[in-house]
Amino acid sequence: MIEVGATGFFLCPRNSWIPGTVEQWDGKIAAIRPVDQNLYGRETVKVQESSFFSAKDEIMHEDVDDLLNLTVLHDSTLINCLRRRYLNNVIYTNIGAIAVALNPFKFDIPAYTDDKMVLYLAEGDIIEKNLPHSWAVAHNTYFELRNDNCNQCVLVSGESGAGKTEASKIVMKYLAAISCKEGGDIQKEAGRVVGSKINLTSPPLECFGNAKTVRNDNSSRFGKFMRVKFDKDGFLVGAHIVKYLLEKSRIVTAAENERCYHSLYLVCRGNHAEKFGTENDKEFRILTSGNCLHNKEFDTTAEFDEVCKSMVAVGISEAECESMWAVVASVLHLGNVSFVDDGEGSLVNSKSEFSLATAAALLQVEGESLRREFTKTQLFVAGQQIVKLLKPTLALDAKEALMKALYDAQFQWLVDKCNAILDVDVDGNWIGLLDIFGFEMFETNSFEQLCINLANESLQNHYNTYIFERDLEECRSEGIDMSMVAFPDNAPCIHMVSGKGGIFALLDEECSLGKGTDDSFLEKLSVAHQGNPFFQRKILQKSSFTVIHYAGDVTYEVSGFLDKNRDTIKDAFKLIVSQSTNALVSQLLDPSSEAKKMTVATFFKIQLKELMDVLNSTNPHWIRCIKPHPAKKPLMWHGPNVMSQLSSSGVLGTVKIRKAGFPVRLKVGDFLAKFNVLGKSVEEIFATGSLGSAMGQKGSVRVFLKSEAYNKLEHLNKQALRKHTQTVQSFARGVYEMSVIRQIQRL
Ligand code: AOV
Ligand code: MG
Repeated sequence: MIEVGATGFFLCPRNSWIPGTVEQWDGKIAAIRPVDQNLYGRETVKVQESSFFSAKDEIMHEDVDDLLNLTVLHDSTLINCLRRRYLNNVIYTNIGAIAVALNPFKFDIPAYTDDKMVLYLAEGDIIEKNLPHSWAVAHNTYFELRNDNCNQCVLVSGESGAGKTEASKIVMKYLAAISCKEGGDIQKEAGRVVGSKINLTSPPLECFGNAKTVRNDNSSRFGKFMRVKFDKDGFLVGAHIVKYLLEKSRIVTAAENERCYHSLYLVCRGNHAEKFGTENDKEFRILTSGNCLHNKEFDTTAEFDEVCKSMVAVGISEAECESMWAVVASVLHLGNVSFVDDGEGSLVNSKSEFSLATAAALLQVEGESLRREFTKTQLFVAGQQIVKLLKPTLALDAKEALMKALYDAQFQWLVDKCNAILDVDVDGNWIGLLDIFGFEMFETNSFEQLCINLANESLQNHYNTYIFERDLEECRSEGIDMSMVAFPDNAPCIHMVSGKGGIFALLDEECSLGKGTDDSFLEKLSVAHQGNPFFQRKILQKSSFTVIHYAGDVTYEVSGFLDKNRDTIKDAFKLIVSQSTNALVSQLLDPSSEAKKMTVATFFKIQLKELMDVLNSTNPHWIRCIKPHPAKKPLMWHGPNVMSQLSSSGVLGTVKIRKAGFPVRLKVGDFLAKFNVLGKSVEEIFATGSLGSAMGQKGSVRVFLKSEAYNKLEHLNKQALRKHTQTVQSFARGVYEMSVIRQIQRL
């Protein structure tokens, strides 16, 4: 109920929900003045009734470490609490079992500096007194691993630049510290060495697998699942990394204002640059493609040295290190090779001869063989072998396929090498740390986004199931009937993408047909999924389709889907590279895998299934990272942005799950104290408010209520109190009048 003078939150498109006071109300539209005029201005804002959520002062100033303890759960109370905390430098807040981490974009908040870790390390098996923190998540995860003797996982999610990679590193550092807190000196030292090696894998993995994007100067372009292994006594003994889907297009080009992988720039800054012919970064086409040669991160000789030092400290030999940089340099030089059409086919452009020769020398392969395979193809016509010159565009495709295959294989080699050094087979348990690419919704989305979003759908499904089950359990344990409550389910969407007859299956089918094209794939897709509530293709969508994902509708352009899914390179290149005289290079592309290769979609689906099976076999813990503002600067807040992340990361989903059930939960005693004017028992109060079991129920410890029921009781309570006050006042007035009359009578 809106009335002039009422306080609450109003939904303003520019700032999302913010606190305000009603100044005018005409029965339809309210004029509301923001409370915090420094931030939101002095002007009143006109809103409809549905955009105002009435709340008293105590609700507007409520500060809790766990958002589920907010007295009233609503988008407005949630975002208000997070905003107030963030602007006070409190970046971590729990929401039930989940830790929400707001990216501070600064490393000097006193409560979170590394020296404070000891406060958490000193805690018992469950963190009780400390503030929410990724350390607390790591702490509880570690002790659950030890006490329950079962594998755990920490799932870190959030959009690009939200802080997932940093949070994973914070967790990893803590796990290394806590696991060698106790024990003999030898064990402690062994654990410390393993911990330091695991931490040292980050610089090389980031150097080869991260790049500057418009969202994040150090954006991970691959997904990572690391099992951190402990022995029976809880000592850290090793780790194993699985990588998912390195973004290949970034090896050959970058979008405007973005860069290719950091390593490609660092090879121009390092001490090998002269030897590799890479001193002048401006000369390389792929480096200049995004018009963004320089970056805050991974851009100096010092960085190059740091990465090399880390690689050697992890256990990669100096020779291997040098070979890796040589491969990176060869990719740069290959990027400069172009082709010309002389009327009959393509030739290597004379300006590019030098680049081709340098690349071949760096790879220690025959330049002439590379040239032949770039420009020619062999056909068998009527049993006869014919050599045909390729058109420049096809030659370019062949060359880029080789660059991508080399770089991708080298990245996999690096991951395998880290595993060979760090992995151990030991009797004990592990903690899985997942740092995956967040949900992506760009202006133009392609096959990569579909894979990334499928991964996020699967994680969301895992999360929904778990949180929903946990909530159901909590209600059941207090004897609450939840049979009427409906919960969100995204399983049909996952099935539509990766199930039988789904998008991936149709894509694979089209790829296997010699004549399949992106367009024919789209037509088949439209026929197969028309009418599916998770699929859309409007008449105007000529070359795209839309998937209704849990976090929003994403439109995918089909152009390139088939090629990206096939992801093939000529077998001849595999053979040439395998004959390299460089030990590392010769291992990169396996010519024996000439037999039918799995499509990218199938491989990713299998990897994802394995990941989900692994996650389902562990006890999960969540860190949801949120980027408070796109400017990548501290203490800035963009309400609508935060709101959309809360929604796509599933935090609002958690609240929805709560709201689908009973979001307001008060201890029986607190409930009676609050509403005692309406009755003496819970049943009496429910009867006064005419609340049936769908609106509220009494559990053994707490009273469970729908928000509407809570608001109704509050309203009735207010009315009853008003009446009560009036009665008391008139009674008092009556008593006073009587005493005056008596006094007069006495006179
Ligand atoms: P992401 O992993 O979530 O993005 P990062 O972990 O790379 O995001 O964080 C982006 C940047 O935000 C970092 O480089 C830091 O400058 C800053 N940052 C993040 N977390 C913290 C923190 N806890 N304290 C201080 N600064 C932080 V991506 O990989 O693009 O999805 O794909
Ligand atoms: Mg990252």
